[in-house]
This record gives sequence, C-alpha cells and structure tokens, in this order.
Amino acid sequence: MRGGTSKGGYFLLDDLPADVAARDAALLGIMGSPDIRQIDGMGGADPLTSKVAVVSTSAREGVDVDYLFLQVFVDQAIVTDAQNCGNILAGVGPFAIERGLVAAQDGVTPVTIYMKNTGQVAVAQVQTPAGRVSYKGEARIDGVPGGAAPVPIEFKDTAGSSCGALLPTGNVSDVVEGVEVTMIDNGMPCVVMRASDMGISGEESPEELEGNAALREKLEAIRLLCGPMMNLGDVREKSVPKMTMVSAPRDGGAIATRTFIPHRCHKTIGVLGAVSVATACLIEGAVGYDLAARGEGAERSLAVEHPTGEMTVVARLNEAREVTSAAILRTARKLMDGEVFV
Ligand code: NQM
Repeated sequence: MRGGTSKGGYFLLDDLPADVAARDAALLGIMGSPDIRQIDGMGGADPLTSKVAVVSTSAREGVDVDYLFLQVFVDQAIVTDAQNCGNILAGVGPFAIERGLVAAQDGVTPVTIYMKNTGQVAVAQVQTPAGRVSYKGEARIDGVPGGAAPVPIEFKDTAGSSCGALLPTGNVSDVVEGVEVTMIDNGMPCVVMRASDMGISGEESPEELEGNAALREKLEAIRLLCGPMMNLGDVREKSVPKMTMVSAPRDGGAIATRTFIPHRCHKTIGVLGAVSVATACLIEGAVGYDLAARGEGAERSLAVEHPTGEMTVVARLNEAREVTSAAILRTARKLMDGEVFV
C-alpha cells in the first residue's frame, strides 16, 4: 500500500515469524536488502519505499488495532523499530478494515491505532461508503500525484515519544559542533537547525543536498553527538534522529524545511517529523521560532514547506501554549493484495 508519501508492505502479525530474527530475515528478503537497487525484492531503492507495517487486533481498552512500524534499510541488513512512521500509519486503518480487524461503518469509520514503536495512540478516519473502504477521492497531498480519499489523522500526547521528553536535553536550544540546534521529539526525534548555519539557503533540491558531501558529513557528525543527548544512545545504526534544516517560508507557509532521514534527503517531510518541527516553531527560543509564521490562537494551522510542496499540521495549544494534539491530512491506496516470496 501507499501510505501518505511512503510505500510499504502491510502484514498481519500472525503472517510473519514470531521470532524477531527470523521475521527480520524474512523482511530483508522480501524487500531485497541489502542492495542499493533492491533488485531482488519489493523495495523501491529508497528508505521511503522500504517500509513495513505489522498490524494486529488490539487487546487495549478503546483501541482497535496495534501497529508496529519497521524500517528496512536499503543498503544495510538492518530492520529497525527505533522509529515510528506517520505516513505508513495512513494505510493502517484501511488495511485493518479490509482484513476484517475492524468493522466498517456506512460512511466514515474511525480506527483507533496504538503505535507500538512509541506507545501512543492515533485516530484515523477512513472513508467507508456502504461499508467498504474507498480509496478514491479528491483529497490531494503534496508529493503524491492526483486525488484520493482523505484519511485525516489525529495524534495526542506525542511529546517525548522516543526520547522521554519533548525537549530531551531540557534546553530549548543547544550548540553542537558549533551549530545552534533544537533537539525535539513530538512524535519523532528531530534535530532542528537553521539552513543558513549549515551553509545552505534551504531552497535546494534533495538531489543537490545529497550531492553536498561536506553538508552530509557535518550533519552526520552533529547527529551522532545528538543521539546520546536525546536519550537515543548510539545512533550509528538507527534511522533517528531526523535532521531538519529550516529557513523562512517561501510560499505562504509557516516554515521551509529540508530533512535528512538521516542519510537520504526526504522528498517531502515525515508526518511526525513535521509535527515535531512545527512544535519547535511554537516554542519561544527554539530554532525555527524566529523564522516561522506561527499564527495566533489555541488552534494553529502550520504549513510546513518541503521540497515538493507543504504538509499542514493543525496544532492545538493549551493555556501554557504547549501543543497538546496535532492533526494532519493523508491519503492511502491499496496497490496489490497477495502472496510475497522470501
Ligand atoms: O515522520 C520518513 C515518512 C517518514 C516518517 C522518515 C514519517 C513520520 O515520510 O511520521 O512519516 O522520516 O523516515 O514516511
């Protein structure tokens, strides 16, 4: 399925080996990793298309399904659950209904999803006219051609999802390798830096940025130092933290971004990555605050600009001006249903 601007294999938990090593070996075989072309598997030779959702009925009160996200590295024999994925999440509701884990209503079916990677809950609204999942519609998201059925998703209590605290160092900003950064986790551990401090304008294409060896080296040096500071330990073999360089918005949005995830430059931006960066823009003194068009009031619509458009994060704030929930719009599409070979 395509989930948002990512693509992956969606599995029922019981269809995969229970043993983690055997499961990971199977998923590497299915995706064709390690190989930069993933020629012998289903992966699309890009971290954004080498993803897996493992879905099961939930035993939790008030929750429909449990979702475990697994990132299958393209060029290394690594399968990691060290991050969540809000894009692949967009396909979980439709998949759960298609597989009979959730009964469809006539109209729209809310699916409450426990995200096992971070221990938090999201609610997705799936279009189910006449009790069947519909993927067709007019909702558009940047990074995906054409229209599709809308899948609005709401997240609550995502602060400190992987790092234990929204600002894991206790500071709104720190200086690492001479660069001012904000380390933040509102659903996705992110290091936010000013593009200008990294020697770029923030308007470059992902290809141009990936071709900038000095930039990539500097980003990785900062990332390896930030990992332990964010309670993530040694992050050499982890896909977090994400590295987002911000600059003033160009197209009427709230902030412009270029994100490394962490070794390839994202063609858009991750969902929870966008939520975390938008949250940084709302914290006085954090990197991004001074560059952002932040809006007013208890509900803010922040268009996070990225290389192929924008992703709007609707953030709700409490009286202390802390973000208490965030909502985004995604779409998803079933691409094939069948048997895959290891
Ligand atoms: O941040 C890519 C994606 C993601 C993650 C990544 C995501 C999120 O675009 O919630 O969606 O940052 O590795 O799928």
